[in-house]
Amino acid sequence: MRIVDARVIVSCPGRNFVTLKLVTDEGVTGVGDATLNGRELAVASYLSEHVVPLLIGRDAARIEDTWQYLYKGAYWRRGPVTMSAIAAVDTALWDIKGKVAGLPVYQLLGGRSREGVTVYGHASADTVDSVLERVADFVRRGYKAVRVQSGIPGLSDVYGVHTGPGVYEPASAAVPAETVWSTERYLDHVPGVFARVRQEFGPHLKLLHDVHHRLTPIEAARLGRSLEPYALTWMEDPVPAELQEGFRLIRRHTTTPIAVGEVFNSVWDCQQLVSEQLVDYVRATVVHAGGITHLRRIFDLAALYHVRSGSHGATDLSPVCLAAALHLDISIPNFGLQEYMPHADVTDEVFPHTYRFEGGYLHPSEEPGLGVDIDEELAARYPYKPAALPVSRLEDGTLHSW
Ligand code: KDG
Ligand code: MG
Repeated sequence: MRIVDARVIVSCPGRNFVTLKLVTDEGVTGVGDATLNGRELAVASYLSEHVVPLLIGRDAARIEDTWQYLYKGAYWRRGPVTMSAIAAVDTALWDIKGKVAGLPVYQLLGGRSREGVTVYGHASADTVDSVLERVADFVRRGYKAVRVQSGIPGLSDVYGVHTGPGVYEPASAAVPAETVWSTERYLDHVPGVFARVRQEFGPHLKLLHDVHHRLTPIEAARLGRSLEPYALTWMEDPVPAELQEGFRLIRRHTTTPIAVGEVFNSVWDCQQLVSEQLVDYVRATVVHAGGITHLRRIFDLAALYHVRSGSHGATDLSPVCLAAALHLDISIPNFGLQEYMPHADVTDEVFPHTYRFEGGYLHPSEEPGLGVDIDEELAARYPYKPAALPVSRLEDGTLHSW
């Protein structure tokens, strides 16, 4: 079965998404997510200019060979743009393979290892009282795990804290918005937030917190230690992870588990973190880490070292990515948690899907393939709008790291 068409679809139903649709000579189609928040057009161009011409005429059944061809054949390996483009092709080929086999993709990955995919929701608000209300709402809806983020007294517009109505969206203007950050205020405030949450909800609710790469290793060590009484499931992205050995310092000082990886593109980004057991969860995703084929390779390495998965699932990852992630989540032995931020209604309309949420769990589609598609006519009604993630500066104006 040969690939005869490959369409790169850029649209903005609620936010920007890049989607690849492959079509075979037998009329079977497959979809893959290629969205890279704030850099969407770079991936769209990489796909259209450099990848699509190589796909036409290729055997759609050769998933691994196509992955190796796009990764090694380009000479320039890795990086978010390249790996998101490869991910889109890989995801679409798994979709096609499932449809051809008449099986949901998780069956091709070895079948179920669990009954449902445990997800975590985001409880965030300006004040601690409002945060508690949001956590209560998740508990009422059956969630077993909640990520808690709170506003910081003295700081406005804290990244990751959703205060307004509607779906959370950190990318805003074409030119990044700028916010002010104070590590001192943050480290002072956060332990008290978790003390209140634990007091109110008891010891069994899984609690998570995202640091968004804002600390140095020794600051992260202090935060982890100060959160130990509240038994977090994980402290996420405590430091920028380019320096993998930096995690040794954090590990030396705290037993708070560490999750990392939403910006990782390949197994090489976490090879040391995993093999030295410096982290507990790897949060790489299908779309940014080379698709189902490569993400499974990352999780297989992690399994050897008692590291579990915790895949990124924010709203800038399209329903195509979430659908694919669920097939992996349900099948791998070392699944940990899946992030779940429901998409805007208009996003769900453009990407019809059959995964479903029930009582704290997501369930992958039972349809052949991934069980998700893109309505191209509807997508065309929402043209791309430039939007970028914000940057932050310390109080003296120094650009702060993410
Ligand atoms: O595009 C960046 C967002 O997806 C990211 O900031 C959200 O940190 C995030 C998370 O854990 O969902
Ligand atoms: Mg995060």
